[in-house]
Amino acid sequence: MQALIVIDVQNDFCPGGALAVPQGDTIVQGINALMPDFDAVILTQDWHPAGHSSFASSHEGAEAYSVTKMPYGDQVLWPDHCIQGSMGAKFHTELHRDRADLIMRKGYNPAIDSYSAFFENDHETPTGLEGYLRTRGIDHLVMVGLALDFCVNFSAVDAANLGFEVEVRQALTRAIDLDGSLAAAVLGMRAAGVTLV
Ligand code: VGL
Ligand code: ZN
Repeated sequence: MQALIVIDVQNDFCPGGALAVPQGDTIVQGINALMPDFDAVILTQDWHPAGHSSFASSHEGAEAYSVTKMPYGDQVLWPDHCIQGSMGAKFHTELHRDRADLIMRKGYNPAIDSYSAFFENDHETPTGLEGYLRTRGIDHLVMVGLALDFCVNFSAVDAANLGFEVEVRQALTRAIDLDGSLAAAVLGMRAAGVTLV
């Protein structure tokens, strides 16, 4: 059984959004076109409370895109984005959200960011997605969405480490590319056994 996992195709990650990924909106039609080919379609939605600890604005004097130490490790500090219920947190208007079996929200814990759809950034607090997929008999995942070097990367590596067969369709992703994050992500995904197509 195969699932399409669509990562964070939300307004704030598209041009004009708070954490815009260059050309983030150009992948939407291609993702829509893929959906009918899968046994399950799952959308993830970055979903932060106001004042989230991953926001630079929550850290006195910190600049957006700087890195800070959190109890669970290094954390990039982002512009405020994907605040629960905001326009920026909504899916891109053209994304076929009605085809989704499951919408998996993440990043709702005020103290821990969650790039991955499987674990929060402490790498141990589960989101529940693994159990959902396993109980549905899904073993093969195709991942697309935003951003390739953050949420797609962390989701793909976690899924591969959990034993899923994982393929990332690179043409249906776009990257932020912060200080070499894209090259590091590609190496990390390959090392974890993710197939990059
Ligand atoms: C993401 C940074 C912060 C992503 C989410 O979806 O890649 N990146 N929150
Ligand atoms: Zn976020």
